[in-house]
Amino acid sequence: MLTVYSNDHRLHHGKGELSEGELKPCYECPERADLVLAAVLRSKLGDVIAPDDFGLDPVRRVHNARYVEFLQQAWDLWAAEGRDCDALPINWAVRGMRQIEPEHIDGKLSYFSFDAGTPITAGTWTAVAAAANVALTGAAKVHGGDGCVFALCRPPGHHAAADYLGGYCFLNNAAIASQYLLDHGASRIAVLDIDYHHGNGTQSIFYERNDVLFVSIHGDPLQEYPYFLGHADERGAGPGEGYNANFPLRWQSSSSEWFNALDAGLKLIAGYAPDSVVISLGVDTYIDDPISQFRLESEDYFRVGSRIAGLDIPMLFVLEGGYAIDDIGTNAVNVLISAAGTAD
Ligand code: OKP
Ligand code: ZN
Repeated sequence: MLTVYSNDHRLHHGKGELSEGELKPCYECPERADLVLAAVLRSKLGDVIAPDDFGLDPVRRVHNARYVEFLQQAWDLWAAEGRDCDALPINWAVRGMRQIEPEHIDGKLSYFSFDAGTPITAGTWTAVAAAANVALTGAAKVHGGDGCVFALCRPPGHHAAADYLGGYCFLNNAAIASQYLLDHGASRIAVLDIDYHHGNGTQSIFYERNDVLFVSIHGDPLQEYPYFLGHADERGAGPGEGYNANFPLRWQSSSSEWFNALDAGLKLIAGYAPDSVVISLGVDTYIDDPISQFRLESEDYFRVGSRIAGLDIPMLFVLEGGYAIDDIGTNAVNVLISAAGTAD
């Protein structure tokens, strides 16, 4: 299996996220991708290549142009206020408030975000653009005939919607890759989101469309972040009705409950008969994950890979979450090794 990777992810290194009433060190840190890369190299999964530059047109197929421009300018606007700490928003336009983009950077940050856990730093845009190029390069390889590709992306993407950031995510790498495949001849793409958290961004981007089936297994939003999307009754709207499937599971759900949901999700995907499947691969379903409440063990991830490969269609794995630093490499590579082994 080919891996696509760029060192530019290291340019995004936030200091703190607002959590439990204080600014805590960011869980989403450069070591994550470095350790996944080290495990890929150790495992001899296959070649590791650098991404090509696709420019911003394929990004704008998914994200609002004004939002993309904001991401490019945010750090400079923040620094122009004389600030050298990370940029974070502090308030949001909830029920009844107006959706008008403010002039001041503090207001813009709020307008284009939904949480205070996603700091912008001097190097964030470069890292974010590189992650999108990693995903796009992976998509181009799948389009070119590779059966199984790993886009080793950081920062992650599945919480980012068309025009807002949050949940450590800025550009939705998996959605951008999916749209690229559709724009290059695919008629149907399935996105299987197995990160512990609901992929609210990906869901919202494709909610009214029937050319992307979105399937997600995640912590029940009644208990878990992102709290305001991911319920089982969200099934898509308009032409997209029936093309969105959520499997919320309660905290401490067992591995066997999780695999039952995976089987149900894979059955929906097989019935949809997509040209390819894009997997939002988070390994924060791990029992030792510091911010998550599922119970998968390292050995379980082999079965995750082989079950997905059973679809017998081209697969693009896009890295999302996973915060148990010591085991993130093993867990991600266990999925990939078994997917590659089953597919060959
Ligand atoms: C990103 B991805 C911890 C709060 C966590 C944000 C979680 C973002 C997860 N005290 N809040 O889906 O792995
Ligand atoms: Zn997650």
